[in-house]
Amino acid sequence: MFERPTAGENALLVQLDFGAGDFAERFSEFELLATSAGARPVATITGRRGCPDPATFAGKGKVQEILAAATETGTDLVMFNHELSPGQQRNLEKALERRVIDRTALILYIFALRAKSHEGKLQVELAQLEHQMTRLVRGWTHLERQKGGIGLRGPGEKQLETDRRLLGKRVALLKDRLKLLERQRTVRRKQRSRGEVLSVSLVGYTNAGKSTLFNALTKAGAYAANQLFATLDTTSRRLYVPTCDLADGRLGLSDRDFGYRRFHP
Ligand SMILES: Nc1nc2c(ncn2[C@@H]2O[C@H](COP(=O)(O)OP(=O)(O)OP(=O)(O)O)[C@@H](O)[C@H]2O)c(=O)[nH]1
Ligand SMILES: [Mg+2]
Repeated sequence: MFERPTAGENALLVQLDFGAGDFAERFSEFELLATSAGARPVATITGRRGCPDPATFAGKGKVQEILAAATETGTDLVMFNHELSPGQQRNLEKALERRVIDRTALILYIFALRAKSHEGKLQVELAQLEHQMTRLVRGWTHLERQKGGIGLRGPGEKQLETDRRLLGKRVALLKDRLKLLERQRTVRRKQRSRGEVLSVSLVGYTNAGKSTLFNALTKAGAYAANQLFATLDTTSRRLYVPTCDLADGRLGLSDRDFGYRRFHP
């Protein structure tokens, strides 16, 4: 159902400069996002604007430029490093006659590739459905609207209503399941805190090196790579800390370190 890039698919990258933030830095992150999604960036369109065009985000002239570049390079997929409104995305797809993916859809697609745990997969599916629901009008839009006209109700509209209802049901189901999983997680967390085990969390931006540090500390073997959102699910492992022998002030390992130890601050 989702309009995902196929692995190794050529993509045209679009990033516009509205005068805020470091353009080059944002662009290199965008390239990494695109390749993390398995796409192959083949062309880039950039430009400056005061503010987004309400109808097409990029503006008429820029859309023509994108179309020409996509045609020239034979690219079927256009990625925007921006949030697009459902209307903007629809207008762009119509004008470009190509799939258009915005930054949120791109990130959610990577999440879908990476989520490993049951809970992670449910969370990603829910986020994708919620992003998709407002954009369902796509596909049939211009064709049905042009054909129908009167009241804009045609078979496409009916299909759309059915799709919306089905998606709504799936969203409710996913929310219920996630609520249950969250309750189970709360129980596990309480058990951990009752066991007087000190918990340490590694928090940081994607690709900052959390998994690498985690592996160095716990020998866990978590996947670490120069990719955005390489590991998505939270993981916890026990870490055994060396004892500090206060009598002679030495810090050293002893046999005791290899068993379970309570932490005394
Ligand atoms: N130069 C340098 N590179 C590092 C260091 N720590 C990790 N890296 C590299 O940075 C990249 C990302 O590391 P990860 O450990 O996967 O990063 P992460 O924070 O878990 O990232 P995500 O799971 O993608 O959010 C890998 O290519 C690592 O080899 C470091 O201290 N110095
Ligand atoms: Mg990681």
